[in-house]
Amino acid sequence: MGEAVADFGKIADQLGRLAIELPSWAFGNSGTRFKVFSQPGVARDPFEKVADAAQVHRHTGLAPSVALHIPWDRVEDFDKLLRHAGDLGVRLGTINTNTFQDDDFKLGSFCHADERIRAKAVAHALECVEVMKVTGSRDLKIWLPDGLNYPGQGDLLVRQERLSDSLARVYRGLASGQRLVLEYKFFEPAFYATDVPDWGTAYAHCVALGERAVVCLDTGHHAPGTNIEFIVMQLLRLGRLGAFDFNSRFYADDDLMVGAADPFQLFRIMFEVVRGGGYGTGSDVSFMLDQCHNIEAKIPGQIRSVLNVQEMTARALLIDRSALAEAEQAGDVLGGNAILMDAFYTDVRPDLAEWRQGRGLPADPLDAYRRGGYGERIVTERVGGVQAGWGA
Ligand code: PSV
Ligand code: MN
Repeated sequence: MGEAVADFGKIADQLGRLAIELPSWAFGNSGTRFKVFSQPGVARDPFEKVADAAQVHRHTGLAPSVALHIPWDRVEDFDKLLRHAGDLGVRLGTINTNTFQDDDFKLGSFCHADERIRAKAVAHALECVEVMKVTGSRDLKIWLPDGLNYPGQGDLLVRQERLSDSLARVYRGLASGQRLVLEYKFFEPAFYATDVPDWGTAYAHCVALGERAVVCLDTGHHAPGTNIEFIVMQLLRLGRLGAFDFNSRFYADDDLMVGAADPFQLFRIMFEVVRGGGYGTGSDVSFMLDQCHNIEAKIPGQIRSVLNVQEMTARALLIDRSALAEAEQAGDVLGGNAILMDAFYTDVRPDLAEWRQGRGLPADPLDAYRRGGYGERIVTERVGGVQAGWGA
């Protein structure tokens, strides 16, 4: 190891600030367009999903909140769900809209040609705002399925104007302290053109809306080869990076465990987050997972994921920034690169195990979860009912 890796002790306090929100849908059944596999013991309602999420936090101390997706997580009494979460030591976080599973939205939602459909989509988002008032959530996350499969299907420009208008109607309905977080995606379910395809389009709409509109960067939503850390830098520079949806991909929106496919990319992203002021005190950037565990066990899959983020964050924090700045200034190409690589190749796992123990957490969260017996218990207890899932 080179000299330019800071001592682990120096980053211990900073590491304590890492908080990763879990998606409720990670605890339901999921799959591909080919097959949804069910798993024994899977949650049957939002209360059970929150209980599963609380297990992740209990063993890692990294996941204090759970994001909900409406209508998947619609319950009669959100106050009751909030109290349930509190009893289990977690909070309810981001509320995600869903305008992609209703037949009315076949040709779009916020950008639809028919004002009745647009109004329905806006009303859905405003219903989510009402939920946020009860759950105490700060963020309304909007990802839209809107787009075109074929040239000639719609007018790209007119659709942008409709989008702008629909977003403004939602933005005006936010309560104070709430944010609108706009997520982009370059393709799917529309394939020819999507209405919010990239960070620049999301950014332009956010700027037009106002200060409380920020961009969500889902790591799976870019073309192969995209330099995601550049986008992180730019959005931070512009003050509009609101949130991450973390996951891994090999091809497209695979929603695999973050850091599993390309841990080096996650390291580079976390470094730009840290360098750009998006980490820790004073930052409003939220870190969330947006993943599905189709073939692996769900709760351990989420534990593995938050640990991956923690490991890459630790490595990013270990980079000796002043030595790096010196190398960059001096035009020391190999020196600068070596500083980064030294940190990346540092095995932080033994230090993290000790760090956890020092905070009353198990040294090995996955092992602690397995030995705790929760996984077996839910298999025997959750008999009957309908398992949660997104039903593809
Ligand atoms: C769309 O692909 C997306 O990334 C959005 O965040 C949705 O809300 C989520 O996936 C649903 O799984
Ligand atoms: Mn997402």
